[in-house]
Amino acid sequence: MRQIDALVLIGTLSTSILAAESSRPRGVGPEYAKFYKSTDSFTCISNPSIKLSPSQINDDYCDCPDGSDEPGTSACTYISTLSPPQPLNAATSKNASLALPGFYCKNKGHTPSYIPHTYVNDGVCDYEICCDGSDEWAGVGSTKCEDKCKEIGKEWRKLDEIRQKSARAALQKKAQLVKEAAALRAGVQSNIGKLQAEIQVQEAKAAELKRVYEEVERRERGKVVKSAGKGSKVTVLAGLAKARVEELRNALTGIVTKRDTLKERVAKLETILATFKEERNPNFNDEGVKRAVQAWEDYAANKGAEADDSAEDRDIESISKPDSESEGINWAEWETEDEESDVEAHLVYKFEEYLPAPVRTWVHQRLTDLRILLIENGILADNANSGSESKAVSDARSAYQTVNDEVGTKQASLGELEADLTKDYGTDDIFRALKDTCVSKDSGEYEYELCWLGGTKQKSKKGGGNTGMGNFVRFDKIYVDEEVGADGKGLGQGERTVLMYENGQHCWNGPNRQTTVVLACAETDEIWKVQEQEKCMYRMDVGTPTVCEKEVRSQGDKASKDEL
Ligand code: MAN
Repeated sequence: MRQIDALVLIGTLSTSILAAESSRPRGVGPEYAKFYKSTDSFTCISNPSIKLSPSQINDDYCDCPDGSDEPGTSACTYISTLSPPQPLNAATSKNASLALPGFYCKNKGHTPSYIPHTYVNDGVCDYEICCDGSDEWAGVGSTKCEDKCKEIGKEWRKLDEIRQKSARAALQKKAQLVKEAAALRAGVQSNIGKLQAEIQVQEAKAAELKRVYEEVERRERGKVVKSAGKGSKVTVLAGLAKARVEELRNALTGIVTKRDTLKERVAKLETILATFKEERNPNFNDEGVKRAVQAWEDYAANKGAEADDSAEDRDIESISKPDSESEGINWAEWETEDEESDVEAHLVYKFEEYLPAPVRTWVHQRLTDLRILLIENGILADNANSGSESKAVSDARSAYQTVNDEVGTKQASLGELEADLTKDYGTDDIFRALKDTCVSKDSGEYEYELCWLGGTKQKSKKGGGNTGMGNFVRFDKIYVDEEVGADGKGLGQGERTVLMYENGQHCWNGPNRQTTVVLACAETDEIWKVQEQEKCMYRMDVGTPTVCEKEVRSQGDKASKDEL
């Protein structure tokens, strides 16, 4: 394919211009027709002081310094070697060296375009630009370029249809990604709302638990004596007393059992003796028997009435029952570690015991408050500094700390989410939808990987570790001017979005690796090309729907239709 080194511009036609088309000299585009209307004379476009006869137009001799008298020949091409060709709007610029953008090919059936004047009548058919072959009008060296616009136009439209279809699909994908990104953003916002509400609740809870903790701690100060972790002296004493009472209860039960056995035996013996007295024969004058009967009669006379032990037995029975089943001592009350009663406080409590219950509570509270006041003013020693902490205080403190820690964790998450919302995820937040997804490409001895807004990697196919080629730091823009392949892959021409990946693995004798990821519109995410432009400085050309723009159909397309 012939190298095109000059600007090819697409013309704009209007109906009025179309009307004047037939009268336009060869090679003049519709937008320049007005300069060639006069039948009396021709004025050089950029040099109005030079007036020529209309016959000097396209006479293959360059009269105007801007070449405007030779729109259809290559006679003025030497001017273009003096200065670069000017763009279309240069026609109105006084300083422009060349007034015209090139030779205008009508290309009926396809798209009109300008071909550089150097290509005019050079003996080569330049169908890529001039499909109607009109640039070879002189038939130099018997060159004959037939008009191929019909077939080329047809083929072009077929490919254009595929391209448009793919562009539409890409735009749809982009719209989908924008939608997903918006949903993700809304999700983050909703999580922020939830967290804020949770934090509010937890903060109130923490404040209440803090209040309780401080109150418990304060009360702890009001205690007269503390013992290190094993409960107060009263508690210890209560434990000992309980055990002793249990021992005595067991002993009493044993003695009562023995008593009952002995009572039974005495009753039996008394029955034997009474029977013996009744049934003996008094005619046997036995002195031993007489003394025994006398002794029994004395015993029976002195014994008197049988004592009523029933009340005593009821008491014994009640005492013998465990405290939990009887109305005995409520040991639980005395065994509570945090109970404020205490041996040294005994006198105070003894005094309080004489007071009616409601007054007792009131007095107790006032006394505790007074004690705390004295501690807080340095008059009494502070038990809180004794090194040990009661279970009540440590429980209250840990309850408060647990909730307070939860508040801290939630606040950190909230901070992260809020920061995420202010982070740059590109236009329309679109890269939020792709974040942490990756694409890779096989290229020579490496496989390259690009993770969106993550990192770029070079993976050796011969084994060994991966090499980090940088981590995403920011978005940028660069201007590119490159070819697009027949498959539509390539950066093309214009400003392109760039993702900068920096601070990759250090390069021996060089910088930290970095990657410039240049994006162009494509239907799917794909790494097209990876180049190491300088040592450890890489460029990845990547196709992605994220950067597709709504197609603005060129005026040229319209023109082609108008011209058809
Ligand atoms: C590795 C690769 C190359 C790089 C050299 C630098 O071989 O990362 O791309 O040029 O290291 O030493």
